[in-house]
Amino acid sequence: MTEQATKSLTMAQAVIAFLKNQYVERDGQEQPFFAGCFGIFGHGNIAGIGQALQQMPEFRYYQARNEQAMVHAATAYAKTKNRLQTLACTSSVGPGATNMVTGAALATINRLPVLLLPGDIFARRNVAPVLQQLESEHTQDISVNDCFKPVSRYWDRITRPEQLLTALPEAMRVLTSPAETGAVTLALPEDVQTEAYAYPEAFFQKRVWHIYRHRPAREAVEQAAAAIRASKRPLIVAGGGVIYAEATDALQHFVDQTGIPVGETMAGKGSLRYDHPLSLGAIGATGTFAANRLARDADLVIGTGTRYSDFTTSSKTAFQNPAVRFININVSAFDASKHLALPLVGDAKVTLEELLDLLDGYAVEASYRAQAERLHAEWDSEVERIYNVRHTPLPSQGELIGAVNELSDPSAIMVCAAGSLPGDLHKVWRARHPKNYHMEYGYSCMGYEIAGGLGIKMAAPDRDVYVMVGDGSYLMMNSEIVTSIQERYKLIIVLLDNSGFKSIGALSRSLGQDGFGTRYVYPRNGHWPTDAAGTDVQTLPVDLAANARSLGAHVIECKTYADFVEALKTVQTTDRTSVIYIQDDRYLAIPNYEGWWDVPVAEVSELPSVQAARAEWAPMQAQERYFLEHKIR
Ligand SMILES: Cc1ncc(C[n+]2csc(CCOP(=O)(O)OP(=O)(O)O)c2C)c(N)n1
Ligand SMILES: [Mg+2]
Repeated sequence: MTEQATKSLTMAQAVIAFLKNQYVERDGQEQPFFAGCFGIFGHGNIAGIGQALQQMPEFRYYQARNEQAMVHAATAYAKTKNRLQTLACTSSVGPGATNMVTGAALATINRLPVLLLPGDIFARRNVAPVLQQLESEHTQDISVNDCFKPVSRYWDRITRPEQLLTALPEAMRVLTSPAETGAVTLALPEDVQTEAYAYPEAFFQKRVWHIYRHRPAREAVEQAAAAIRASKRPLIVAGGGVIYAEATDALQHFVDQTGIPVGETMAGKGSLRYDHPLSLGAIGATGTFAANRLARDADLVIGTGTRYSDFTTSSKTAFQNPAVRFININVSAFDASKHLALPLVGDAKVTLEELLDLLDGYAVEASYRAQAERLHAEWDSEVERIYNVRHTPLPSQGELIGAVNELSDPSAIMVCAAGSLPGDLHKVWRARHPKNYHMEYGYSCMGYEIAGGLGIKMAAPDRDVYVMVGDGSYLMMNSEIVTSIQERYKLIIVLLDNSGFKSIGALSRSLGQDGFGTRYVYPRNGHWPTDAAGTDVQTLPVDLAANARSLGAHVIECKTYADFVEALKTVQTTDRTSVIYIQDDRYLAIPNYEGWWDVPVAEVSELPSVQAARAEWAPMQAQERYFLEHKIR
């Protein structure tokens, strides 16, 4: 037996030496899977991963301000790269680690790969409790890092250096699997990070992970084709999977040949260009009337790369045809089986192509196609109307979105995540290419916007990145403005200030609660002014423009729509991250277009407004459906 060559490395050095040699390949294109490592150092990682990163500068280190933000940036990077590349994130032990839990949940929910390396308490235990250690009377085998378990697709704690030999390949399997991907967490005890071990050199050889385009069962494709041929009112629901699989051309061929119209989810917007005559735009709670009307009567829904969130299904009220059936194309059997669909478990691109081959000569009836095209055109006029509202004294959010859409380069990427912007953008943003609309709406996490924008710009440095952010989200996390300046990644941040939560304010009023707790104003005699207080409130002495300037951004303050248009032109030539600040109207909203979202209303209340809201809610809730008997056999 020949002796294996080994190399003495610390556990942390072995992690980095391994990560820098991992590659992925899809469709013959190969690239390194990791673009580097974000990190914030403390006693939990400085002598381990920190030392390793210093020793291996070819694996680029990026300093961040906030651990949650760095996970968002890495996740946004992965989304921009269609999951073919991401970054690792190293944190200290304790609060640095738990700051990443929100980021982990976001990545996992959105099915986006990110590798988290939180420091952990000493494996040898003799010095416990160490700074920031959570102790338990019942076991010594617990730390705050156990919080990552439910939000990670793979979780492990490396208590001996040689455990890396089995843990890291598992981490890579999950990260590179389109069906299983999400956050992967390897908790690294701070002492073990620094311990040396003779690792086999073979472990550090270049390794290529092949991302195959899996094909669904042939019988299922045949059944799906037969069901499509038998349908009268089929509808495609396009989700993020279409974009990640780079199946947008395949989708367009499918639509052109069959005449089946398309509604898009939050993650799927951009699957089909907004001006394709069979594009119905957004579907569901924040959908267009075009998509929602066709959804209501559809007899066959072809869900492609969607997980059917409540926003997509209007909380299960969107599909009201009693005979509606589902065909789901998805890499994940879990998502493919939703609504008791005929599951086509496979890659969206090859599945759409295989299905289309069996639909030769088939197209929807001319009257249905004409109805879809008419709705598309009517919707386009509605967007035009909203882009041209000129509201005073404060502009409307819709016209500001219109200005950004029309004045940004068509290749630009717009990013958003929470507040009233996502619903408005889902409806009226005109997506001109599959990456034009980057919406984080799996977790809809306030604070993702600027951090996410940084990750996008790192992934696509040649494109302009427009961060659309409300004052609430901005206040929650604006720290990565500093990182964007430090790393010279220019972001264009559009900061819309409506003095609080426009979104939750409107939701509150719809629940009969009059905006309680959603305005940024001083409490009066210990009470919260609601919307009924009107302008009779004392506003806070907050200057968000000055705040952005203090972080190093170039800031342009606007008052009117005309100022805003000028600012959008000016930021084309600024040399660093720029913030366009404008106040907009809290109350003027883009309407709801026959969508619904179930937010339960208090069943008993002393407030008549709440009782009235409950009475309105009940009949809508009654329309929610289970899809139990519609399996295609
Ligand atoms: C981290 C986090 N906390 C709370 C919420 C619930 N939430 C959704 S939107 C919103 C208000 C957002 O305010 P702002 O960014 O100003 O946007 P606006 O609603 O005014 O458009 C809140 C609190 C959330 N989505 N994320
Ligand atoms: Mg706001």
